[in-house]
Amino acid sequence: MPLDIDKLRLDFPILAQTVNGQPLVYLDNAATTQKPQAVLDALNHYYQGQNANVHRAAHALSGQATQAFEAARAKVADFIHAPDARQVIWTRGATEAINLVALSFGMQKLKAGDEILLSAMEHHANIVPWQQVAAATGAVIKVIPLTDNAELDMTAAANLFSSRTKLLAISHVSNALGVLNPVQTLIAMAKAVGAVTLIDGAQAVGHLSVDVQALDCDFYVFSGHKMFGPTGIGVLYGKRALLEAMPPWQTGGEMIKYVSFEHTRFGELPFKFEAGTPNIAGAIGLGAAIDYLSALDRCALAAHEHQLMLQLLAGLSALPEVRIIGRPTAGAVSFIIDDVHPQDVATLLDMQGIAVRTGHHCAMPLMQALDLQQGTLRASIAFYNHAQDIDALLLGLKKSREFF
Ligand code: 7TS
Repeated sequence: MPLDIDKLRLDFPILAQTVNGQPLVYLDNAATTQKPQAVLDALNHYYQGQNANVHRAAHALSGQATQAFEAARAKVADFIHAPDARQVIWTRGATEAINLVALSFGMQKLKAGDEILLSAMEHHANIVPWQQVAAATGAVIKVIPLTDNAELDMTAAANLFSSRTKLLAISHVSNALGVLNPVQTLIAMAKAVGAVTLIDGAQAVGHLSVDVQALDCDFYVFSGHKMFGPTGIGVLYGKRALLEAMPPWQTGGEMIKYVSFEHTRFGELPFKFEAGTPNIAGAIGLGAAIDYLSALDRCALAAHEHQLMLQLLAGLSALPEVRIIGRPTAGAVSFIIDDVHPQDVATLLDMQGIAVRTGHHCAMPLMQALDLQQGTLRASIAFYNHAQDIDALLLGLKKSREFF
């Protein structure tokens, strides 16, 4: 059954609006995705009919809220094929999940001379927390460089792994280049030297089916808002033994079993890592996003996105002044236009109702490695984009070029 994109677009009310007098062309999905009506309804339903705190009170609403909140955790576990919902820790997003691992695992386990292996295309969220760990522990950061095609240099990577490597932290899909990284191979290399692995799946979950057991990674992190869920909710998945061995990173209510002034006993997984009132609505909204996605044919969505990527890459390649950065395959395409500042182009596109992102995409070291001082323009797609969006962008770029 071919996808009926026009029909699917009706599920996303925001897409129907005009911006600057033009139909909205939303191509900034790597920054955040739009939310289907089902997610908006779930948020509304919770606040209108179930709002109560979870895991505490002996009343009906609290019971319902707790049930919905924990059901959402189970949906996430299914969605990423985690063996047990207790291995799904709620966080504010990918950034907080990486910080959790950096503080609770990195700060505790790493020592002077240990090596943390990152890549040249990481988002700042997967760089700065490790720098903090390195500064505090004396661990050393090593960086997998890029090939001339702006892909990970796997030969260099193989040479960087050693018995000193204690942690590999790497993005599944690059937010700035739209490159799908060979994480399976890198995880196997890390395992061969006994290193722990963290995969930053922020840009993957909205596009690919993720199976944390097949990947066999130790940690996997992502944000709900990049997969059609609300902002302020994200996930840390971890292997049970590692999570069990890690100390809490924040303390207070919700995460304890027993407190006296002399002694506190912490709760079990996952609560040990969830101090304070959580983002209940966010979790329920993310659960609704998963229900929504699961009811669609994800293979057909991926095929449609692939078509859009081909259309975009072919269209950009046909514009002589445009240079595509690297070899994008998933979600996002970064490009520059000769002699024109990306921000100027983006402003002209915005006047035509077209939303793209410009700049360093929170990946300054990547821009330095590629010698792109002004950053790039980035168009990033989701399954609700249609061919007309790509046509509009390409036409918008031609018009911008005439302007400069
Ligand atoms: N990791 C990657 C690969 C990302 O793309 C992002 C956000 C993050 C981590 C952080 O996610 P957060 O939800 O905790 O902020 N990336 C982008 C982007 O490309 N444009 O805006 C945010």
